Amino acid sequence: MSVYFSENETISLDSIRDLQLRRMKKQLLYVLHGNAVYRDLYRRAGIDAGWVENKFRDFEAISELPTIKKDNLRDTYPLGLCCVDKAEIREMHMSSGSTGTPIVMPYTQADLAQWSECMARCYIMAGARKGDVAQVTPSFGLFNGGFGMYHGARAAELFVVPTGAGNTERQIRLARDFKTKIFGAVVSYGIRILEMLDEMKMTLPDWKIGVFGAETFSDELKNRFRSKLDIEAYDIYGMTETGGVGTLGMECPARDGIHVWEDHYYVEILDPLTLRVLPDGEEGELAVTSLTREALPVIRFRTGDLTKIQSREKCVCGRTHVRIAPISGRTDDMLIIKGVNFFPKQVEQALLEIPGVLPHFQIIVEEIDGVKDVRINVEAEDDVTGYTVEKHLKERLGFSPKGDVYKKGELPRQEGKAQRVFK
Ligand code: DLL
Repeated sequence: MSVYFSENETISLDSIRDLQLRRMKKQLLYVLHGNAVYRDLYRRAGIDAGWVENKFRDFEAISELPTIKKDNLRDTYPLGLCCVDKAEIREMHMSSGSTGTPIVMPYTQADLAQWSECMARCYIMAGARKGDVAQVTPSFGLFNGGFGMYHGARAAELFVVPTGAGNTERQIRLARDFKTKIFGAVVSYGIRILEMLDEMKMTLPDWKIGVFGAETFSDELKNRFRSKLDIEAYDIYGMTETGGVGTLGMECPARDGIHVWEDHYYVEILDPLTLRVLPDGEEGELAVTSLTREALPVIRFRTGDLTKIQSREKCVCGRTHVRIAPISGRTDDMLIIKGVNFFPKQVEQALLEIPGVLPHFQIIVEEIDGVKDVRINVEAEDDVTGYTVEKHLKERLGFSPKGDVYKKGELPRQEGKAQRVFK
């Protein structure tokens, strides 16, 4: 396969671990030295520079380090966890999340280069080559999606068409006129494109590679994108706190999980209740340590995202970096209805298995006489009946939710990430 790897993508497992251990030690000493909030957090856990130098000999010792969560970043808004002088900051991104208090990620020049490298690796892994046209459709602004895809495309020497969000008809026209090869978008925008092509009876652009992320992405939806958009859809992962889109990796053409860029990040799967590190193959909460960031490195950051270690074997693509399973949901997204646990992604997967059902749905959680119940509304072609939907959901989820079948275009749409659950 491709020879466009950076050296670190194919080094042996032992070399990766060595590199990670060295980088992690350096990172720990760096935050202890550079940030009073980190220093205080570690002091309370009995961790100081002496511990790092003498006790941190292998990754077994990592469980002694405290974890951090979004709250640690929120509580220190705007730059309380930042480890560099403000004069060294060159860019920032921000996510507001559901609580409204923002999380800020500052970047130094070196951080921007690190982000660009991670994102460029993703494009190249998907088959992009120098001079190819990359259309960047996530919004440019505080959301990291647009700028991340832009920085990465520059680093991979692509021809960037930075459309940003919206004006879908024009996006499709530009993709045709400029022969876009790589189309980068949040998953919901892929759905919007599907819809627009159908509504306007527009000819499909001759794109090849779709880099989609920011939301859970069921296999059924990936298949629809492949067949209806005629595009190779790749699941790309990243978040504000780790430095943005692409920092945590992407699927390779073997489609056997998401390769995490392990020379830049150390990942663990934790039991969300006990915070114990789980064995490979068991699903839990992903915790991430950024090994090479300067402005705001996160250490044992609990992402809230649920996944498992899929494989540590060398991949058929030649890369040696660990593969995690596509994200199944967030710890705070899990619904428990009538004793059955499930995630919105499973609902999407089940719904899209029904021919004629469209990728627009709502999960409405209601409480009747103190008992939680759920309605699942979905859009579908005219010949799909409520009975068919209910029967299939019963088979796949284990209970029969109530709900209505809506006509195409009747359910509300959101800009950016879609809201599926309404409580
Ligand atoms: O959503 C970064 C991004 C932009 C990724 C564009 C891919 C494409 P945030 O807004 O900070 O950053 O949201 C991060 O989104 O913790 C996950 O819950 C979710 N998420 C991101 N990528 C995926 C994915 C961007 N591939 C949060 N699958 C994360 C599932 C994803 N969830």
